[in-house]
Amino acid sequence: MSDTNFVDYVKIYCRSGKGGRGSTHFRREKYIPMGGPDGGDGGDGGHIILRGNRNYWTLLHLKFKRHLLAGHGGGGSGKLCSGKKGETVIIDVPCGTVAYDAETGEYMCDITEDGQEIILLKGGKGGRGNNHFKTPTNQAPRYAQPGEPFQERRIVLELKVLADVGLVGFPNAGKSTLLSVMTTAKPKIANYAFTTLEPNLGIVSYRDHRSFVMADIPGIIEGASDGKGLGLRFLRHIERNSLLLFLIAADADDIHEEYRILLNELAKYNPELLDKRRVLAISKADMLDEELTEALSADLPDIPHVFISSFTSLNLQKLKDLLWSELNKDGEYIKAADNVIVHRKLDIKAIELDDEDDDFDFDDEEEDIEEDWDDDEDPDFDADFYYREGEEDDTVK
Ligand SMILES: Nc1nc2c(ncn2[C@@H]2O[C@H](COP(=O)(O)OP(=O)(O)OP(=O)(O)O)[C@@H](O)[C@H]2O)c(=O)[nH]1
Ligand SMILES: [Mg+2]
Repeated sequence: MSDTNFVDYVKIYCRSGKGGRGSTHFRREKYIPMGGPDGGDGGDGGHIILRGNRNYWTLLHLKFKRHLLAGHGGGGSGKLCSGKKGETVIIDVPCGTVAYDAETGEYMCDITEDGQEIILLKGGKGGRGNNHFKTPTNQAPRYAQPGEPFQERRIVLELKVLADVGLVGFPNAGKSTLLSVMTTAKPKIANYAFTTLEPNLGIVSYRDHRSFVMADIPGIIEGASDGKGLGLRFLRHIERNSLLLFLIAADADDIHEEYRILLNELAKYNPELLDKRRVLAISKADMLDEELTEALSADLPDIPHVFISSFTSLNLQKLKDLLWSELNKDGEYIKAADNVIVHRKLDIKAIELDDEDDDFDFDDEEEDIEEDWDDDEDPDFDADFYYREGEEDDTVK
């Protein structure tokens, strides 16, 4: 996984900012005796926010920036000055990113829309300054709230590509070729199995400026669920597709058998995949004559089908029409993002993560925080000057 640019798992360390401490301060000015408390509030700590950004399509950018620290809130100070807010960190991720807790594998949240923002970790609220605590009986409170603490968590982000149509087929079935003729994508194509090692996406333009997204994933073979071939590692990229386009080459020995194997492997990965709509395309139909086509079509799996050729463009428009009508079948277009999927708990041990610099050293940071926190101490403060017997505490009667 490390030698490719397609990164669909990444483990990051996130820490929100802690809230700044409220200030304990008293107004001291010439000719204003007993000016009263004027300690300002601490600033709020920054959040860690996950934001969908359609300009990204992998998690590669996070592989090199795995420690995301929001700023701490500044302490409040005298004259009712509030502390400055900690800087919020926004993590841009591609649509289709799912966040899990890295220790337990528990599902946290899911980003499906461009611009969608979810607070992953909340920054601590700033503490209130002593000005808030004055009461008729305690006009000079000598306390203020500390800020709320920060939150930290290790998080695994997983990308499940959002496409409307997912291509499913054996290696060499012509999936990448189809993507290259239907869209402007330029996937690698060659006459051997497993040319495609990572998913490719393309946008298919349809009539009247409409379009849908098609994803080409590596080929699946029998036993993929036991790790054969490229295994099922990429199947999660079709989990969110509204529709699965099965591609079986016209020269396959047994179309029924290939279809059955594919379905079986999908079911082993996640039985819910079988609830998706399916369309069958018999590819490389340029190799068939009319007679053969007729003979084959008499006995095909019972789903909408079409014979196509990426070389001669045979029936490509018909395929688009079929896909479009299936996508809109129940009267309403179902976007990939709207497909409700149940996010299963992530098996952290089963995925390859690159954790080499997990023991990150935060020492320098800590020193900064301490400095921040001490800045409202007032060495000249003479508390006795402000307090009169019996009024020091509300509880004293
Ligand atoms: N005759 C004919 N050959 C085709 C057609 N489409 C693809 N091919 C050939 O089939 C071979 C495999 O094509 P790919 O698009 O790489 O197949 P794939 O399904 O993406 O294969 P993997 O990435 O290995 O899973 C290539 O040699 C293509 O030239 C077609 O419509 N007609
Ligand atoms: Mg391919």
